[in-house]
Parts: sequence; structure tokens; C-alpha cells
Amino acid sequence: MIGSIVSFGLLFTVPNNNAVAQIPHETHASATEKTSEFQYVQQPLWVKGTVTASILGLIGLEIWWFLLSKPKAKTAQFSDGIQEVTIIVDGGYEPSRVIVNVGQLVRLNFLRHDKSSCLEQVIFPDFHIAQQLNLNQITPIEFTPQKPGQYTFACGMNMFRGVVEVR
Ligand SMILES: [Cu+2]
Repeated sequence: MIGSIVSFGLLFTVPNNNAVAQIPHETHASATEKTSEFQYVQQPLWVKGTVTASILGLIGLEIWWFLLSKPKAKTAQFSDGIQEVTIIVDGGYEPSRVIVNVGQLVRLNFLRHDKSSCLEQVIFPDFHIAQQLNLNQITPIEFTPQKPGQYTFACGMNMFRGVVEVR
């Protein structure tokens, strides 16, 4: 949602900058005789800087978008009666989709690298779990899903989300 608003904003600012950039070029030819070179150089530099910033913003947005929209599913590893997956917490959850079997103990090892307080807590509403995650430590969360389905988990503010798919 925020991403689309930002991208719309950038889409509108880039053509505007291009329109601004054209003005000095057009006026330059007729105005070379009377105006100094100083004014000509300074205007395009400012415009170029803005255009470059917009382009860099777009590239950054694209990388961000690509990373977030990419579905990352991982099937839990089963050993000694426990199905286990390590989830890296860094600007979201990696993997953000975990596939497990019904009726078997699940252990999700949350390894938090993200310093922001946003991701310090992980919540599994369906399993009544709200767990603090310590920085650069593994926090195991265990539960046994009794029914197949999609069980979401999220940060304390419900901004970052992941799914446990029970089959
Ligand atoms: Cu949050």
C-alpha cells in the first residue's frame, strides 16, 4: 500500500523533472548571447541532481519491492519427532512461508538480526503465542498444529507477516 503510493509519487515527479530539464535547454540557444554561463550551468546541475535522486529512489524501491514480493517457502526439516525451521528476522521474515505437517511438533527458530523495535516481538494469534525475540539470538517457538490450514504470524505491530502452512 505504502509502496504503491511512493511509486506513484515517483512516477509523477520524474516526468515533472524531465519537463523542467527541457526548459533550460530550449531557452539556452536563444539566451546564450545575453546571459552568463554561470546561470546555465547551475540550473541543469540542480535538475540533474533531482533526476538522479529520483532514479536512485526508483531503483531502491524496485529492490525493496522485489525482495518483499518474492514468495519464500521452506519445508520444515523433520528429525527426532520435531519439524524445525530457522527463520531469519531482518527487515521481515526469511523464509516468510513455512510448510509443516499436521499433528507434529513444530519448532521455529527465530534468529533476530534486525535492531528495530518493530521486529522485537513475534505473535502467533492462532496458537496464543506472543514472544520477545532477543537480538542476535535464536528464540525457539514450539506448537503442534492440529488442523491443516494457513496460520499467520506477525511482528507486534502486524506490519511484517509470515505464514505457517499446515498440510
Ligand atoms: Cu512491527
